[in-house]
Amino acid sequence: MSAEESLTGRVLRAYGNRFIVQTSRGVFDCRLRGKLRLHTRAQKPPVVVGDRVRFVIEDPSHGIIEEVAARRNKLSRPDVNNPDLEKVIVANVEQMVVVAAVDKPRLKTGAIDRFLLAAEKSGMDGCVCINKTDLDTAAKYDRIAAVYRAAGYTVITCSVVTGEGMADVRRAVRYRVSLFAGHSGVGKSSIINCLQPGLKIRTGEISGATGKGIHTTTAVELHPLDFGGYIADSPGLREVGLWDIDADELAGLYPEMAPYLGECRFRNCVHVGEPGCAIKAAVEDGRLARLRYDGYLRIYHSLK
Ligand SMILES: Nc1nc2c(ncn2[C@@H]2O[C@H](COP(=O)(O)OP(=O)(O)O)[C@@H](O)[C@H]2O)c(=O)[nH]1
Ligand SMILES: [Mg+2]
Ligand SMILES: [Zn+2]
Repeated sequence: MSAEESLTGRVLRAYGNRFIVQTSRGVFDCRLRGKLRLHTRAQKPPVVVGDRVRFVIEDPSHGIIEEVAARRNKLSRPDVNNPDLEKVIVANVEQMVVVAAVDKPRLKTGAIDRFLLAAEKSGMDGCVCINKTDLDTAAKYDRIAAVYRAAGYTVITCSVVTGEGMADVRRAVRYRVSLFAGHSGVGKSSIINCLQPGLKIRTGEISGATGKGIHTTTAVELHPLDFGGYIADSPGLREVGLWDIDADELAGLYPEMAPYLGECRFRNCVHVGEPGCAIKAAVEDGRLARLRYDGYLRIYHSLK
């Protein structure tokens, strides 16, 4: 092994200033070259989970990161200490799998929409996964599944308890880098454990008075899948959503509205009730789902 031999790999985990990097020659525990830390101080942190990096091998299990490849996309949230500052959570994710539960917690389409908007804004594909189908009859969630299918998203209905639909989840994540997002308790970690037995990710964390403060880790971690691909579980994505989305760009983040943009009477129509609005007309005659449009109106006004 020469002194300056280097390898490339993908960051699976980050803790403090150390990064666990997966390579074709196994997993390395890496730190950052001082130069890199200095150079990228403006970008906090300079390396995140999902980054592809090149590092110099120190010994068979350690390395020093010298270079970070350009990110194809990133998911961010405001920095806790300085809300105007962007904090990157994870990079190079191809698709966001938005998990919701039929019940426990109650199915809320507003939450699904917010995560999908974050996915669209970040340039990730969106997939909707409705879990816990064992808790209700299909009539309840099929209508919602149909709405998101019509919007152009892959929709999976599944149950970790009965195993229904798990093959569909597996098919959707195979060979891809996916981020599981959704409110606490919907079953994200349970689904990932089911896909990749042996991971043993902690489950059962329900937010609320009793659960609070017990689970302190909010870090995103990338799990390699034996059958191909990676999944990132995300315990703390509450703040992601809409913080960097402007009201004026909102409609452009609904894929099913795309064909109507530019068809409204007024060039600057924001589709909240102006005369001659093509989107409103499409909702009225059933070409666009009212459920999504009502959600659009609520989110639009929340951003104003
Ligand atoms: N009935 C039912 N319960 C589930 C299902 N999937 C997960 N759960 C339960 O829901 C709770 C929250 O699951 P967890 O995976 O921790 O959710 P997360 O917070 O989204 O990661 C746990 O008690 C799980 O056992 C399911 O398909 N059906
Ligand atoms: Mg979890
Ligand atoms: Zn309009």
